[in-house]
Amino acid sequence: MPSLPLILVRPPSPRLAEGELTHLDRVPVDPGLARQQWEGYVAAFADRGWDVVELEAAPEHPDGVFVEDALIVVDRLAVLTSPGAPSRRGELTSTAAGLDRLVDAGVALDVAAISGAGRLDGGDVLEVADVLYVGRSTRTNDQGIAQLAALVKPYGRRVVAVPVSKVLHLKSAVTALPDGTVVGHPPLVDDPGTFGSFLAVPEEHGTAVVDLGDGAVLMSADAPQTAKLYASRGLEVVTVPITEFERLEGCVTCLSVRVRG
Ligand code: CIR
Repeated sequence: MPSLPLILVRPPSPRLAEGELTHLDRVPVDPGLARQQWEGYVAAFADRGWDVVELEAAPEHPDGVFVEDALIVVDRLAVLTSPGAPSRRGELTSTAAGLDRLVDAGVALDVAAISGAGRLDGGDVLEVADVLYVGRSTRTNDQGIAQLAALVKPYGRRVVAVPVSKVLHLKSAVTALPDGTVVGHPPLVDDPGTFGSFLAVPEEHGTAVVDLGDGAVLMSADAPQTAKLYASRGLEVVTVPITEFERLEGCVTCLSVRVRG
C-alpha cells in the first residue's frame, strides 16, 4: 500500500515578529493569530489524510516556522541547507534531529548537507518534473547551487540557476501547479522566459501554491482573483489565511517540507 504523504512543520515562535525582513517594512505581528493561522494551515493537510510531523519547537528562532528553508527533500534525498541569514543557521540543529527521528522511524531517506561556504535556502528551490530551478538570491550563492546540483544528479534531477532580485526567495515569486505550469506575478519575476510554461497571475500572494494531491492546491486567502483563475483550470482550491507569516515575507510553501508522497 502506498504511504501517505508526510510533511514536517514547526509551530511558530512567540518571537515571530522579530524575524528577518529584506523587502518589506516591519509591521506588528500578532503571535496568537499566527498560532491560529498555523493550526489552520496544518489542518488543511491533516484533513486530507496527510501525516503531519512536528519538529521540536524553537522559540529562540523567530523564523523557525519557515521550515522549508533549512531542509530540501528531493525524491529520497534530504538535504540540510546552510541558510543565507546567519540568524537562521541555528534552526538546523532541531531540523536535523527531526530528520533523524523520521529515519529511525523507518522513513527511507538519504541525508546530506550543504557545507563550507555554500549557502542555500530551501525557499530558493522549485522542483518541476526533473528540473530544480534554484534562485541565486541574497540567501543562496553559487557554491550552494553547485553543491545541490552535485547532490541531486544521482537522483535524476538537473539544476537550472535563475536570478532572484525582486523578492526574498525564488518561491516568493514563482511556484508550480500540479501540471508543471510555473505561476508568478510578473512584477516580482526577474525573467518569466526562464520557465518552459509560465502563467501570469494577478496578485502577489497568489504566486505560492502547494500541491495537495488529487487535483487540489493550497494557497493564501489573500489572492481571490488568482484563486478563481486556478479554479477555472479545473483545480480544487483550498485557501488559508496566513497574513501574520506574509508580514514576515513567508508564504504557503515555506511553512512545511514535503518528505514523502
Ligand atoms: C526570512 O527572512 O528568512 C523569513 N522572515 C521568511 C522566510 C520565508 N521563507 C520562504 O519563503 N521560504
